[in-house]
Amino acid sequence: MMERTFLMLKPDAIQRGLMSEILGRIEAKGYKPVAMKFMRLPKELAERHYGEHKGKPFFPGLIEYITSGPSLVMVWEGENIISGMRVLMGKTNPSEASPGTIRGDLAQQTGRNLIHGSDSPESAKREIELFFNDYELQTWDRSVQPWMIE
Ligand code: D4T
Repeated sequence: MMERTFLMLKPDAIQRGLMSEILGRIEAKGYKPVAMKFMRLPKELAERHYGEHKGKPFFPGLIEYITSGPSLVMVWEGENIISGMRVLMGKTNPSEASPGTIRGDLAQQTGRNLIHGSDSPESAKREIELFFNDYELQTWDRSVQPWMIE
């Protein structure tokens, strides 16, 4: 099933100069970029994005970290990309993430786990709408698509 997901390279990925490393993995998989924006999340937007975690002990630290510098917020498209990106990212806690995954290879702690990806079609829709207007989403064909999707 062709899907879209919301992805965010968090401030630690930007600070550590890991944008090209991480984007390279997503591009090499064959997924298609639909939208990208480099922005420092306003506190109110960060709190809405992580609304389900409000009241949890790690929430204040999470908001401080995610608003501490610019992030790269994005929409990508691909076959079953929502679950596919969760596999590519590895487990939320990088110390449990498998080698070969973004978090398994490049991160150590849950509080500095480099990347966010939507966890369901409902979250993807909600998160895409939270960060992007319709006119910011590019609909385009990639000429190599038939070599990746039969
Ligand atoms: P994100 O949303 O960043 O992709 O993370 P996940 O979807 O993989 O995991 P999550 O919603 O459970 O956690 C959201 C965010 O909170 C941070 N966090 C989480 C934390 O700092 N301490 C914790 O104990 C947990 C559970 C990391 C990701």
